[in-house]
Amino acid sequence: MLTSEAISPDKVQAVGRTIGSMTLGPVQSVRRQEQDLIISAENGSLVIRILPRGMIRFKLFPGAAGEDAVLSMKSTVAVVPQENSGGTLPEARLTEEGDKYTLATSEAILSISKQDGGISFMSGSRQFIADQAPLAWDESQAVTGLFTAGKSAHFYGLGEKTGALDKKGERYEMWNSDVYAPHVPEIEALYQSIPLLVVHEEDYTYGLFLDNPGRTFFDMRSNTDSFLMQTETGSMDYYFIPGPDMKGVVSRYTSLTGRMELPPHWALGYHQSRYSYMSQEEVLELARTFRAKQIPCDAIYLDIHYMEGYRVFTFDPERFPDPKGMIAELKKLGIRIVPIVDPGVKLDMNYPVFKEGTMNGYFCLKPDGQPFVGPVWPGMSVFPDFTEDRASEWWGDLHRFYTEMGIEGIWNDMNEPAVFNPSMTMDLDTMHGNNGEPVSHGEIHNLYGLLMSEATAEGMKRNLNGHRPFVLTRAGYAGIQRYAAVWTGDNRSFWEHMAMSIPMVLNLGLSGVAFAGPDIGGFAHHTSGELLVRWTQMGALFPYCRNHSELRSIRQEPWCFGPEVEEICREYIGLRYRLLPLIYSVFREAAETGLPVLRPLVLEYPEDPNVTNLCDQFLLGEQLLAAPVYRPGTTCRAVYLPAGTWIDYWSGQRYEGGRHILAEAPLERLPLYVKAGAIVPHQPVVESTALEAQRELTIDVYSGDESAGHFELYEDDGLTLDYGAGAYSLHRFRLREEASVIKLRIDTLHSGYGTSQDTWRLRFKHLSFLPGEIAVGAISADGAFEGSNSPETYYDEAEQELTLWISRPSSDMEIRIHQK
Ligand code: MIG
Repeated sequence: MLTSEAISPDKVQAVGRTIGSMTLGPVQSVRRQEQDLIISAENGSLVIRILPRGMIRFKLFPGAAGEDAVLSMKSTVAVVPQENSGGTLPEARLTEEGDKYTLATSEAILSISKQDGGISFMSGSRQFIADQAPLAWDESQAVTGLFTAGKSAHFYGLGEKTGALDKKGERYEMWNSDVYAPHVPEIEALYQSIPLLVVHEEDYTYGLFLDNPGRTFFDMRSNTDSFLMQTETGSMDYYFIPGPDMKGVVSRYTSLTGRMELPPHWALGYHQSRYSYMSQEEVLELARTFRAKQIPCDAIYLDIHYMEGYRVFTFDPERFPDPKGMIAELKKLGIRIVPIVDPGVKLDMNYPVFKEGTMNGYFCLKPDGQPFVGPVWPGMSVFPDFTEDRASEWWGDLHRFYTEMGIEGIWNDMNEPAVFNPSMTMDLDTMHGNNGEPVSHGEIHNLYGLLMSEATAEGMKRNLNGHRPFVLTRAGYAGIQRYAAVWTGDNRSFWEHMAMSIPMVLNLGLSGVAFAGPDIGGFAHHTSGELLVRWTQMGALFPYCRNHSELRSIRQEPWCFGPEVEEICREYIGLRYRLLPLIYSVFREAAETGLPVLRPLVLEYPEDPNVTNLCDQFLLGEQLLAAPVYRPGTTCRAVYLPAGTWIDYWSGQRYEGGRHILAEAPLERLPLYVKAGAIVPHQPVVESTALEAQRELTIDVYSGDESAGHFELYEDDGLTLDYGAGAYSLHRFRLREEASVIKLRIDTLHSGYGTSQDTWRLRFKHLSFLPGEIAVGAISADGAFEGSNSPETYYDEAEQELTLWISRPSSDMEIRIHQK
């Protein structure tokens, strides 16, 4: 532990990095080469590349000047090949005027100084965005980019960071790190490094993505009117991502770095973990307890003790003598197993994985050609070189060991990589083969976890006969969303950590990682019944929902704190299962558009100054607003409702937004609101998604005065990749309200899953008038309403709720409810 001696006068050092003094200097020539503008200056070159969707890439080549300089525009694997992205290249015009060159596209206008290569950014409509000072570097070629920022600028993204939602006044480092020390606001680097900064200026939002997987820095602290982006090694290779709004930035950024594939339903269920469930009997007993207590659960995790001496791809024969039998038994209960797989392979001549990998040269080597060896759980270990396709394929195929037993999900831990040595990772001079273009570990450190997850996801896919794999990872880099869900590592059972997980997961979402969540209940330290309840209430609405705790901590399964805690946990885990049709549809939207599942209010209400740094509320999709209680002994809290009408999910009470309200929140209540106009599908509680076959959908329609709502309901088998070949259904709901009639239009956008034998129960909640005539009709090709049949209906007067039943539509239709 540190004492005050740490700040003794002779120990205090300057913080922050210096800015190099070398710059491009006077521009000597500018030439256009297809999508590139090549600026050649006295001291180096800068290539500006026009990309689809208005994005612009900049790559600096210090020292490389002149016509014959070699300028490689190779990207890291974070960036998906843009040729296949379907986006067309915008027209770009280059003009020269006075001491400037101007490059104009419809999305952005850059003016580049001939004197020093400084750049001024404007929107396509000539609105000022920011000035970038000339890129500056030092002898070691560490490069700094300095951008001006307006007084009211706010900062988001940056992946998995501690602190508040708005990163104004903060400074962060990008260096994948295993941090068991408490995750406090001053920690600058955690497990994930996503160098995307979203800058939200008063009337323009843009993104900067620094594609450098070595150590980099973002500093919004040192200056009040500007911020810095700095590299330590490798190249200054970054992307300007135009908005004009935050949704535009996230959507463009995810078109650049890719989007997640649809996870299987079971990955969206409730998951239970602990370091570790120690034996086959314990796991089975745990599963039976969930079922006996009727608490929904889809997966149980096996932490490191399942292995034989921590050797990956093994089971300990004493603790887990019959994993196949255990998995088959669990399957009957609707529960899947997710084993942990770390990258460290035990140095052991008698261990086939070590032998095979060594013989084929799959492990990372030091410059002297000897393998890098470092201590992790199994003792001295070697590490696969995932930059080599052949090593990744081998690693992926090793997962047949698990898939053959019926395992469909893998948990990747320690993949920063974490090593128990002074540098806490692999030696930086370890060389990666990189398919024939060797790079040092220091240059690509932040890619290791992503490459491991890619190898795992691809290997699982190859071996799952058309089922979707689930991969969970601790470490990652930009683009990790393509391969894995992310959990936020070793938090603690602190109320503060529960609160912190909200902005953390929200910023991960703005950084392209829609599928994320913390250890519910907290990993280290000891949870309490009250904390577990509050965290479970909140976690039930997070994209990823897993309770996990540490070896030495008090047990924290939902029933460990007596019947009241158990009952409330059951209710909220149940709520998650009831809302799965909604959650799944929001996931599908995230997979399609890159927009997050869990959204900060600033994403939906960017003009509202009350939400720019709102850290203790979130939206699930667009329609549900949650305001969890994250302090002990608290039974009410202030909730900010943005513009519009909001309906209390539990009581039906209506509120006009644009103000704060005080919400009652006794222990059993999570304050939850639905936007008027919302369409929210529910299913009955099931104890596992494996039991979903008999599900019946209830679609709740929250009408409200003059509100218009829309929602797209997505359905498929939730298990296989068949949706890619059209085996899915997509229905678009649109709600319109006129003085005395409510119209719900349901368009069938795609009909490749489910049958019209399936019944939907439509519930019009909290109607503002007494319903009279109700017509259900088809919409003809020319858009006319052909109302004919009157459906079976039920009106609950006390609740002012109208229920009617229809068959799942296979063509466009409308429901009209007239006032009596
Ligand atoms: O530091 O595998 O973050 O979830 O339980 C120990 C044991 C290594 C760290 C992970 C944690 C996991 C634990 N691992």
